[in-house]
Formats: sequence, structure tokens, C-alpha cells
Amino acid sequence: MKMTFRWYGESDSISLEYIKQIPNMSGVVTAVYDTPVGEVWELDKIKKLKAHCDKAGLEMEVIESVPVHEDIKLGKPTRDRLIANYAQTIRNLGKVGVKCICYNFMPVFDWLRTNLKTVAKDGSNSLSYCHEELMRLDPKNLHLPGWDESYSTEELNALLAEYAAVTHEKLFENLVYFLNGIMPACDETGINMAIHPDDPPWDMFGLPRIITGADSYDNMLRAVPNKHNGFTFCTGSLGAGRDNDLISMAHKYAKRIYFAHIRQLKYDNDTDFTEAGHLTSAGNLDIYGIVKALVKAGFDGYVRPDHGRNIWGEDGKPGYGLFDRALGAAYLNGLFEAIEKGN
Ligand code: DNO
Repeated sequence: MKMTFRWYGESDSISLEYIKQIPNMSGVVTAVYDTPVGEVWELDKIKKLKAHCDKAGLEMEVIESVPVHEDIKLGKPTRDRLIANYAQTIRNLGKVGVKCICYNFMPVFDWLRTNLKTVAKDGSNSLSYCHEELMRLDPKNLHLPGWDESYSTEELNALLAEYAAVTHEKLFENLVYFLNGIMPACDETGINMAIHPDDPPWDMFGLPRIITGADSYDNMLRAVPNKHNGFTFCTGSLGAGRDNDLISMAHKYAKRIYFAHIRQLKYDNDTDFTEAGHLTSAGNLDIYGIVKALVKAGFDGYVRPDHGRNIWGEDGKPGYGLFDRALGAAYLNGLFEAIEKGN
């Protein structure tokens, strides 16, 4: 495995120098952030980003994310041009040695939380999700904490209206159409696509969500068997679904898991959760068991410590401060080493 760390580019308050100082850090997971969704990422911009990483002695082999335009998810006639653009971005990324692209296929919203700073007894704080609280919100006038995408109320309403006709089946068909359109670029460049699960893995505001667990993985592999079609195994997203058996999934799909986001959750009740420190003992997910299953089944992908808490007085980007993610990386390094050496 290769240990990596998410870096939000030059505007990230965490320096590449600090990231490099975390033991065993092979590279960063980053993106070009100033190109509108749907447009081609210019080679010059990609090269500039890579030059920063090179200078810091860090690889840039994983991109998170190249976002998928809503017209592709909606299956609109404009999608062919947008898919061709996406394929060109893949080719440009291939030119600088990128090996893996993380993306998601969630309609309108990416990850959803209701509180970004839930304070724990020890004074640290982290992200949390309360289903009832979320359901009380008006999807047409949403101001969600930490939501990256910013639509005007009118744009949001129009988008939600367009999705009214999109069923789970239709959304899945549109995903398959998209993947078939970009697989030739992946074959050419050797880049693996790694879909991120829906977070949390259930429908939101009547919008279908389709990457929620083992059935979705099977459907995807059946529909697009090309080996470049694979997964970002996000323990926190999948783990919010109480029916998902993460150890068995890790075992079953290890060879198609190109990227692992590892984080811990503490269940508050049947639907709600608070994010916790990475250790198995800190929450409900058996992080040790998951890593063991991955290693034993031949996982050979990229790993990153996912969301950390704010600790030691840090007030980081929600989920993406330095200290707790660095502790997470250290813990995961230890797990991998011990399991790989058979102890
Ligand atoms: C949140 C992240 C997600 C992820 C995208 C991938 O912390 O894991 O925003 O980057 O869903 O496309």
C-alpha cells in the first residue's frame, strides 16, 4: 500500500513540508480546484500542481476528485461533450503519472453532516450527523455546513426538479454510460477510476443514491467489468449503513479497491453518528479487522487517513486538520506493518 494525505492545493493551510514529515507519507491526494466542473483540466495547471508536489518530495498519483457534471448524472444530451472533456482530463492526468482518480456519483450533494463541531468529553470536536435534524431542513433552501458546492436557490430548485424524473435505475444507467465513455482513456493511460460511496449511504431529500454497499459494488462490476473500474473504499461512508459488513466487503473487493479512505464512526443511534479518532477502540468500526481483511486479500492500493477530529487547539478545515489525521496515518502504518509481517 502507499500512504497518502489529502492536500487542498496552495490554499490549504497545511504545508507540503508538514505533510512530508508524517512518517511513511508517499504522496498527496489533490485536485485542480479552479476549473469549472465539466471543463477540461489544462495540462499546464496539472503540471504546476505536480511541480509543487515534486519540490516537496511527494508523489501526485491520486486525484480526488475530478467531479462529474450534473448533466452526466441526469443523462442530458449535453453529456457526450462533457464525457469527452472528462476523458481528456484523464489523458492529461496520465501525462504526469497520475494512477488513480477518485470521483462520486451523488446527485447534487456530496457528503452531508448536520454539525461540524460536535464537542467530545475530552474537548476535541468532530463532524456528526443527525438524521432527524437533516430531515427538518428544506432542501430548496439549504445552507448545509461544509457543503462545497454553492448553487443559488433558483439553480438548486431547478436541479432538484430535473432529478424528480431520475430513478435509481436511471441514475445507475447514466453511471454505466459515463464509465463506458471514459474507459478507453483509462485503457490508454492505465488510470484506475475509484468511485466514492454515497455519504451517508441512503437517499437524501428524495434524491436517489446508488453506491451504498455490496450490491452496488456487484452491479458496477457486472455492468462494467473493465479492470479500471474500481472503488474508493470509504469506511466512514459505508460504515454509516448499519447493514454493511465492511470486513467481508474489504475481503471480497480488495483487488478492485484502488483507494481506501479509513476513518472511524461512533454510532449515536440507528441512523446518527459522530466521527471519532481512527483507533478501533474509539468507535464502532473494526478498523483492525478491515485493514487485516484488505491485506490478506491482496489489497495493493493507496490509503489515506480520512476525516480527523480537531485536537490540540487546531481549528482545521472540517475533517481535514493536520494533527488527528497524522495520528491516524501513524496508527494505520502500524496496523499495516504488523499485519503484513504476519504478527
Ligand atoms: C469528504 C470526501 C468527499 C469525497 C468525494 C469524492 O470528506 O471524502 O467529499 O472527496 O465524495 O468524489
